[in-house]
Amino acid sequence: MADTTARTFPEDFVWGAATASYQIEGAADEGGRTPSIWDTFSRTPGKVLNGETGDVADDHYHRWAEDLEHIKNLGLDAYRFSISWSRVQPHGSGPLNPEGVAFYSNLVDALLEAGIKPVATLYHWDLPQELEDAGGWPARETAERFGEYARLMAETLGDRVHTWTTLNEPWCSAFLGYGSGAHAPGRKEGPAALAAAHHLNLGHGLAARAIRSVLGDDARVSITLNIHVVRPHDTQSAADREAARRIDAVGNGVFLGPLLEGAYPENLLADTASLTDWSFVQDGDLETIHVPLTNLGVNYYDTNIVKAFDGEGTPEMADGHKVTDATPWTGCEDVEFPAKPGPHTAMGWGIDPTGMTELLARLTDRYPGLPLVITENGAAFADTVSEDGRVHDDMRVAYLHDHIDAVGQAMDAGADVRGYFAWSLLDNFEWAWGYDRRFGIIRVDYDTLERTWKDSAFWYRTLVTTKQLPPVAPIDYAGR
Ligand code: GBH
Repeated sequence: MADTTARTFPEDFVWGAATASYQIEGAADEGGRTPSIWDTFSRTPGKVLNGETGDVADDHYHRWAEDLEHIKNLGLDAYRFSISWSRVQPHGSGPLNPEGVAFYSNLVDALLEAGIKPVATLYHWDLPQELEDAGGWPARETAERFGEYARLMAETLGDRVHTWTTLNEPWCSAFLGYGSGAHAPGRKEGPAALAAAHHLNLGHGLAARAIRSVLGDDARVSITLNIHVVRPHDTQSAADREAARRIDAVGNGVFLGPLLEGAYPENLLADTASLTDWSFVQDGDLETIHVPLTNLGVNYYDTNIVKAFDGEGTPEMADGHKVTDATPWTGCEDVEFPAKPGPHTAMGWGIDPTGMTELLARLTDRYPGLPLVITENGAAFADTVSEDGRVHDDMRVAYLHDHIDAVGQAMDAGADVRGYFAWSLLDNFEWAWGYDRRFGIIRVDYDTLERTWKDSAFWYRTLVTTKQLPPVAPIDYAGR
């Protein structure tokens, strides 16, 4: 909740903003870049709202120097971006493309010159199409290709990159890409999604090993997960609690187990036994995956309420899909996600800062000593440009305030949180929702590609430059 006293964050707490290659770069067919699965998917009619693609996006590829000025003017300590694999290694194997590499190399040098830490993600969902054609993430070969790509990038950008993040939200890559098909490559094959999840984990481990073999054991290596905060609809209902346990297993345990505990959770193996025998997990894989992380990146947007479907009436799914459609929740076809009461963002997602605190507390409890970084948090709202030419996005300011305050509460209770990155620096291509949903603290006019700071950008600048959370007037989200 909004309060009136300013909360102070540690001097060395890292404040940043985040983006991802396909969502901002455009220049899809320039500089030797080949199509990724998102080019193919977005160019397929019916996959993305209004048929929009990332062909131009924010044209960041050509306007990166201007965007860097915004990053500097915001006073950010760090900038989190991702590297387009098919821009730097067009065939997903073989030699690097010097023109693609130069783009990121120039960006990294310019960030360093400005005293801003480059935090690079190697994979934010844009698999080279050639690798998908060869089987994609359900194929083990893709993990090996990813490890090789990581090695080449470590050799090229090396320790100029402050922190190497291997993957962004592998849950989305595996279960939205190969389970529900809502994301590229749009395959609806539940069991293949489990194989994809394992090969993403394996790819992370191979990449971590490759980066450290090039840069030494001190290289800062991380992974970003969208960890789901799962709550039973009726805490008194054993069936709802069991539904929540299963969603936690296939939403969280499938990554946290191998990455941080060296094994897939027993209950996940049991829950999915009728779908797969997990024979894609080979000897030695878990040792490869279970390597030290410098920190764990956490993306948080909202909590999930889950309910066991009792077969009566129409099942409710918060994202609007029907229970009869392909589900991203492999093996949990009988679990509903009822729409939540209360305020929502333009994505239809709820607004629940308590989930942020709960998530950080749980991770701290289960993995003591593991440093945490919020690598994404933010909200889409229906922004409008006022007569004065400004964007008075007081809802986004309130959302950011309340969630950053929730991070502070978790830190007060002992969570070791080292940084926070707002999603996103710029309005951008919001995947299956195209340009319809705006997450930026900086507005992008998609006709002129002009950038305009929203009120949230000015507010965030005050926070990052003072390390104090500027108080905001309490807001009634629901009344808007
Ligand atoms: C992040 O993912 C991405 O990293 C980023 O690129 C994106 O722009 C940003 O968030 C905003 O969307 O209804 O069962 O299908 C978002 C994480 C994961 C949140 C899937 C919504 C819906 C689960 N999303 N989740 S389901």
